Amino acid sequence: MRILLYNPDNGVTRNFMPHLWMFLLKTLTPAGHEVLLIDGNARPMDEKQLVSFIRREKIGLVGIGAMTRMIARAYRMADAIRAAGVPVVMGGPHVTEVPDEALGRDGGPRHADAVALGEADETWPKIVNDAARGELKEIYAPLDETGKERKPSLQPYPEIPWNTMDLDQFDLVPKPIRPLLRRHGAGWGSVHMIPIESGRGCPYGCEFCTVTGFFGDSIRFRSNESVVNELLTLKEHARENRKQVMVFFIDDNFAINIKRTKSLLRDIIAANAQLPWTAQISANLLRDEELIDLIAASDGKWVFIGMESIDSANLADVNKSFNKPAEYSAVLNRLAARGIYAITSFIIGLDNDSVGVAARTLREIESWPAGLPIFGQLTPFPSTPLYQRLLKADRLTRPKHWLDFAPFQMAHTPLKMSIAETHDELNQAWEGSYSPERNARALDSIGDKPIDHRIMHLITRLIFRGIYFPQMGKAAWAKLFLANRGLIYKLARESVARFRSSKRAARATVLPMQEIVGR
Ligand code: B12
Ligand code: SF4
Repeated sequence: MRILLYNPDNGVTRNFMPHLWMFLLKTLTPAGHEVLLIDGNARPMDEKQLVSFIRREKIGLVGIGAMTRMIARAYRMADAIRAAGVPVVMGGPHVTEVPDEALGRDGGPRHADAVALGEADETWPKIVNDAARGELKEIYAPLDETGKERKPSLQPYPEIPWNTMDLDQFDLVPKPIRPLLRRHGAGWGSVHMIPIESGRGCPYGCEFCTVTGFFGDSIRFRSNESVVNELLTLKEHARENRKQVMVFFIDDNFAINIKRTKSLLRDIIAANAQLPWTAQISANLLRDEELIDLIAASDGKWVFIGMESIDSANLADVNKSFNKPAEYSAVLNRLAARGIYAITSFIIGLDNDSVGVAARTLREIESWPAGLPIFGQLTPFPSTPLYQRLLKADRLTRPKHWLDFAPFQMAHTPLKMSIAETHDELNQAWEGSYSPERNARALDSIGDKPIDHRIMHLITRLIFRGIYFPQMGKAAWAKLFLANRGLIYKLARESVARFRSSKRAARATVLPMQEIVGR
């Protein structure tokens, strides 16, 4: 059977990284079947194009995975595929939270022949075998012999053969400039961000988060050896193909068990398996100086921190009091001292937020080392405690907001601001964080760092916003470069000057050497 795994695009932004589930399920597919992958974020297709691809490639089963924000698109695609006579199985967080919706058991239309609930590592091979026999069931749940939910232990963990996967559609370097960079840069003609998980689960249970419900509060880790081997495979792949590979440890809280994280990082260093990496770590776990030293030594570059708010009352409301706003600055300085920067994530529209929250947050951010702030609105995802609380209080203005997805649009009214005011605060937060003036101030604040460090920071600042806002068209890129031209010119001039003076210095050392050798 030929199988297509498909991740729909969210229609708004570009993902900077492939989705791990597709590569994992491809690796776990029983022998004898062929699996093709399409990530709509990298290779956008409408219903007609996708169906004609499926016909052309003689696909016999389509697996679709989607977060809540992409589910409406996922359903539209699934409808078109099923109308063409090809069975569809859906999985991922959204269908796990509301499986009746995909199966048409809630009074709405049916979109999927089958749904895979929860972690599908162990059910996927069964789904494939059933589909090949034409005996697909409606629901696949990972249960043990007693009918209790069984979570994969992650030991052993499948070896994802990244070196043989076709990663072309996920190249971060735009096609037209690849040949130029290939000629001149040390492997910068092709850049990939690869997702790796070292563990699953988070026990913290923040009110808005689906993770504790989905992956459970018992944390499971892969063995250090298995993670190190995956890194070594990727490193070898990067070297052989002269490309840059970066890694995103997608664990929800990479340092949830500090002792284990330290031992993993030590093993990575000992095996010389370092690749530049990013991970999500909550602020309370970044107090440990030794951990930060190991992050730096293992080539950790960016840490994603869910700060959510600078207001402790807001944090208490969403069960996140383990975050202490008073220590944010110290945490970020500790990281910056080792050349590690933070992606600081905030939620706007929490119940204690009032007009001016963006300005207050931006003032605080400006007092911290330069980083990449991101902002989202508080979103009640189905089956989270937040959703239940707002539903009970009759505060949901769009109870099925995912069927009518609109980016950055609230689905409930906060207590101290209107919805329109919340949207306005969100815009101010983004505009204020990535305006050309703010970019210049951020670059000034790291003026003492080496030039390549600052260029990288500027590039990251310019492209990062594109994960959340449309920035794919040529016009959007041109506007961005034009708005930041002063800064780009300044750094380019400095780097050319440095290049020339280093060449002069090299010549100056070669000449006396020749004299010595000649004598
Ligand atoms: C990495 C990540 C991202 C990456 C992008 C995704 C990528 N390219 O990988 C980034 C950082 C950009 C990101 C952004 C966002 N993310 Co995110 N992200 C994650 C994270 C941490 C890991 C995803 C992952 O790979 N997990 C590991 C794999 C193995 O698990 P999995 O995807 O669930 O797949 C398993 C099963 O679900 C199932 N499965 C999945 N799909 C399918 C399909 C089929 C056919 C089958 C059979 C089975 C199946 O099998 C897999 C193996 O068991 C998850 C949390 C988490 N731990 O999963 C959040 C998560 C997916 N993100 C979430 C959210 C909300 C967002 C944002 C909307 C946040 C925001 N407010 O901006 C944005 C959206 C950005 C965008 N452009 O769309 C939520 C989604 C909740 C929901 N119900 O939709 C999650 C669950 C985290 C949370 N706090 O609740 N995210
Ligand atoms: S710490 Fe992060 S992953 Fe864990 S429950 Fe809170 S938001 Fe979710």
